[in-house]
Amino acid sequence: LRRSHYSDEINSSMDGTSVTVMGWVLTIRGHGNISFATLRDKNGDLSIVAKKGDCPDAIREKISALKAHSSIAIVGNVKASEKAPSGYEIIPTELRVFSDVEKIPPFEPTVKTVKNIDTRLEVRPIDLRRDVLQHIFKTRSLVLKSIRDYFGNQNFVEINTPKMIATATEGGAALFPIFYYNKEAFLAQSPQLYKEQLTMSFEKVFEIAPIFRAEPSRTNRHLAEAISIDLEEAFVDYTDVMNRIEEIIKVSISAVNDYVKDNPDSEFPTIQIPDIIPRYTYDDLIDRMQKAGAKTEWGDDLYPSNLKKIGLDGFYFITDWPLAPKPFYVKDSKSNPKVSESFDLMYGDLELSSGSTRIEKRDELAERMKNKGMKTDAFEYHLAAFDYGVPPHAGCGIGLERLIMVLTGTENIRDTTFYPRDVDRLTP
Ligand code: ATP
Ligand code: AMO
Repeated sequence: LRRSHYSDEINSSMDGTSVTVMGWVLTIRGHGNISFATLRDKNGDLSIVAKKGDCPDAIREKISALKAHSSIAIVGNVKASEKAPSGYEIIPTELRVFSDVEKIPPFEPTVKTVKNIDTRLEVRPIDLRRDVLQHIFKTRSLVLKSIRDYFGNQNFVEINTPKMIATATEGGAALFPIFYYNKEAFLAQSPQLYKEQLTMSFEKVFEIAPIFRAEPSRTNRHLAEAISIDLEEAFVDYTDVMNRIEEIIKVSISAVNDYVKDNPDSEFPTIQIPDIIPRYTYDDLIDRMQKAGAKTEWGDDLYPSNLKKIGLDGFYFITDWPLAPKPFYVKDSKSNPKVSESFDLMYGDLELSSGSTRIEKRDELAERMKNKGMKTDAFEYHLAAFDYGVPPHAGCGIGLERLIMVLTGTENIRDTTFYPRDVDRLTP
């Protein structure tokens, strides 16, 4: 049995044509002598109508016994019908059930919300059949494509760097230790050092890959395994990277807008494409927070509660952060050694990206490591590259799941990743 058509390849002008369609049962209803099934394939829905007299009794009985989610094939004839929402229905002549449903799923595929997210995550592939999540993940795929296209058009080389590594790069974030033969190793928190090195070889590189962070807390914005969109570029500084991010945000929003045009039922928030993304210095925001009555001083992190006090919304950059808490590879500002050439991209109080100009001189890098109490021996594999003249460079990492949260108005980061990993969850 071979599929002859996807749902969107059939229309009412094909009245009388025999088709073979495949998919899974979305809904099933029966009234005595007539059964209605909705068959869903990846492109849409088909109405199957099995009426006594129109289709063999044996088939009609089998159809009336179908359960939602079963995967089936139907051979049938297209019948133009004004009653059907699509203008036609399929009158079955043959039915094949590939695999029947053994268990009643804990929720209907058509429900909009399910109270407990764990109920959903336990049966994730079934959960992902629901419209809400279909919209999110199809959009995610289009956004990724638009970003890859952007990098391609700008002549960036796509790289893949090791995920089993010897040393930490992001001071604050906790590592997952692993056994690597007889040595201790870690899952990579970031492609940071490798992407920097590769600017020596390719100048402009990007990577879209998992990063691993042993986040101890349960929040709606942290995962233990997330996808980071990393870029790194030679002979530029952090302001050029912010310009790139502006472009990336623009192509992402326009990918979402295209999706929404074709899928108005997605109910995504309307996000205007910004002309420019405003840039505020850290100093300026601390000042405003203090004026708004926040108890905070220079050097503190900018906490969400304080950001709320000064009412910034939409996309904006926070630039020129204090140097001290920044990772060792971040360059200090020419005008003030206590400040760094760095930025965060924010959406409201959610951090979407951080980036910076990097140190390109071996001595400076080693010095910064020592000041942070790090063992430079362990990083010799990285420092060695700097003996050969690393170009000045800058870059950033953008959290894909957080970006998709913003673009689709999703509250919980677990619903912008297929199989979330967090403190409590390692399966499915
Ligand atoms: P880094 O990139 O430095 O590792 P991060 O990306 O984890 O940090 P954010 O997620 O932006 O940082 O968090 C910044 C601050 O917001 C932290 O102090 C964090 O504890 C707090 N925070 C995290 N999640 C939430 C939440 N759901 N609601 C309110 N505050 C939160
Ligand atoms: P940072 O640690 O800020 O920077 O991470 C970059 C971006 O990755 C996302 N992110 C996360 N998303 C979900 N769950 C997590 N646990 C998580 N951790 C991070 C955020 C964050 O803004 N090497 C630097 C980047 C650079 O300078 O190029 C870095 O890793 O959206």
